[in-house]
Amino acid sequence: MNLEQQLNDITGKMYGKGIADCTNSQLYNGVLQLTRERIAQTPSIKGDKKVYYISMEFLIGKLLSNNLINLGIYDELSTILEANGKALSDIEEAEPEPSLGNGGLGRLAACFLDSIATLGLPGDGIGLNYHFGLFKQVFRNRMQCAEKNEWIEENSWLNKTGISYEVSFGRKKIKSVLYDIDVIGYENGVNKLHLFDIEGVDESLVKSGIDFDKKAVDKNLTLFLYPDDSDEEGNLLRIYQEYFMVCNGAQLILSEQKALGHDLHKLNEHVVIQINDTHPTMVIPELIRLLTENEGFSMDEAVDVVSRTCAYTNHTILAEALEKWPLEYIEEVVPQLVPIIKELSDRVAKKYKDEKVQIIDSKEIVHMAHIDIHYGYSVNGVAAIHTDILKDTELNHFYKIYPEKFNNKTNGITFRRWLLSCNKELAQLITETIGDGYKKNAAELERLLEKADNQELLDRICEIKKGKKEALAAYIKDKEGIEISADSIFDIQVKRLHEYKRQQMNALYIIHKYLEIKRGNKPSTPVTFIFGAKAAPAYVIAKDIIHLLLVLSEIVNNDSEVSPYMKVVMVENYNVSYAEKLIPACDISEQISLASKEASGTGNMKFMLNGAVTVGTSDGANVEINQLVGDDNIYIFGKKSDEVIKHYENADYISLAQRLRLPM
Ligand code: NBG
Repeated sequence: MNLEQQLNDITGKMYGKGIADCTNSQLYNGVLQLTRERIAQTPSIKGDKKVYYISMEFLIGKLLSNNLINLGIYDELSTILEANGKALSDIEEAEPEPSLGNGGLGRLAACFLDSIATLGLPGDGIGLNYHFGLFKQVFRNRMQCAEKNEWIEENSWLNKTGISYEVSFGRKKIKSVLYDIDVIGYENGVNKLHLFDIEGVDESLVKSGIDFDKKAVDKNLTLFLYPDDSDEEGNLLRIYQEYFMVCNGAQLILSEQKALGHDLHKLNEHVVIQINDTHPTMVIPELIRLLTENEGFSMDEAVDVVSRTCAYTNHTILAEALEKWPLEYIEEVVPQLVPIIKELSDRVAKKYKDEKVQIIDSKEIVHMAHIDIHYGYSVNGVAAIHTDILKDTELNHFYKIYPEKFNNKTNGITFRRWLLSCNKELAQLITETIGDGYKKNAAELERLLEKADNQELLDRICEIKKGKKEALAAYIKDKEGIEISADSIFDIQVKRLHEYKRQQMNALYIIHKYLEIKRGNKPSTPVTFIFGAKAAPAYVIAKDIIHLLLVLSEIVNNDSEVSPYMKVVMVENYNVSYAEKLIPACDISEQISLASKEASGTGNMKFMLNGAVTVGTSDGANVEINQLVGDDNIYIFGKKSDEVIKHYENADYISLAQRLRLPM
């Protein structure tokens, strides 16, 4: 059946109408159904070895446009809709965005799933089906407030499977339900994102904002991603969530492998379990528990095969993000894991005396990353400089023991979402210029270098940028009520709010610029500063910085002397969909973290791919981007990471203000 007939058929059955008579949200449901039917005809990816990417976060964003592109039917469908007086871009707006991640770590997981499927490798994600995800940010009185983000509708990408496992929390047992989301490779087969949920989830526990009864785990376990963990109840809930994910994941992996007839003693020949940061670490003791209790393995056999199967990715050197749980918390939530964790810890203690590499330290604190490093076969950082810092500084004690385990995998991004989907005009121009090999092989972009002096091409790129800026300006006018000019320079910093990312430094620069304009030093081209960021609800300084930006925005934009030359916008509820509008419209990409702190960054890559120049520090993947694009396209400033690390070691950093004895 051709596409138009199929869609007309679907809308006919769903709403008793043809395409032309449906509303955009009805069409969204119709196209969703059509896409699902097409996916059902696409073969799943098979192979002898499979990766399970286990992660507390998958920041997948909206799926419609990407799925259509990857199925190869986007253009055709777009034409059909146009002929019926509809626009696919309007229909895409009707899709709710799931917020199953905080930022880069979760978005990376989603990009990996796209890439794994596009490469035709068998690889599934394992995570949790949070009903309200990360909070939705709303601004009240120029401050961030948090509300629940509802995204699960009657028609969605979630497929309820018949799979269910029992998870024991001591004597309490909770049953899971598994939902799958299909992950379609670009011109390739289908993998799965497995999202576990609890049977008895009770959305009515959330009354206002994001507060809820944290104790009722059999009802609240999958309500939110990372509930406020600043108090003890929050910490325990986090451990409940983590164990629920890994216990289900481990059962799924073992049952799939048994169904394939694979010998579990050779699990490592058929499976890699990629542990995304420390949150899924308990999968190691859990697998050992299942193999010894249910599969007749000796402890030595289980430890051996699990250690050959699991690999760990470290995403940060910030100490507070490397999880450490008091043993008593684990005892309270999952007592059955405690003997295994103690056994793993004893084995380490027998071999190595150094306190810094112990799993359970002298204060009875369990260091999750240490379990991963001792009992995984690979430890990777996410950019060259980050991996070097792990080896030389942060994890140096481990590097000395296991040099062979350490390796670097610099992050990447999927071109399907961050170019083909969000900037179709630029993708089209690149395809016309160098063919479409770059869609699967980024290195082919280098062929554009031959055209570096082609004025006509450069003019067309500028035209596309201008169009994207106009579209963003219209969107911001609509959403934020702020008028900005597409003729101004769009200088953008969007990412989670964190002190090390230095949105505050950017704000200080804006204040300086404001005062300069007041003094009569007007910029030759007006500038629009755009921010987007959520702050963790318990991170007071981060919320204060948002407050500062919102206040600044109001002062600057309402000052008739300054606003013709400069505007400031803090967009509300920055998320993947907003990023898809901001990134193609950007002139200057701000990547200004305190060197050594940003493990990689991935926004930096997305902006660069869409033709923005970068202002940045020598941190994370900026360093490798610089090597590839040269000094003309990325402007690096500030201290190098080794200088920063030395200042920390010597505690001798003195700011300019202190040196000049300015009032602080
Ligand atoms: C983040 C880093 C980023 C990095 C992403 C993906 C965490 C813990 N880490 O620099 O801050 O790009 O991970 O690797 O969210």
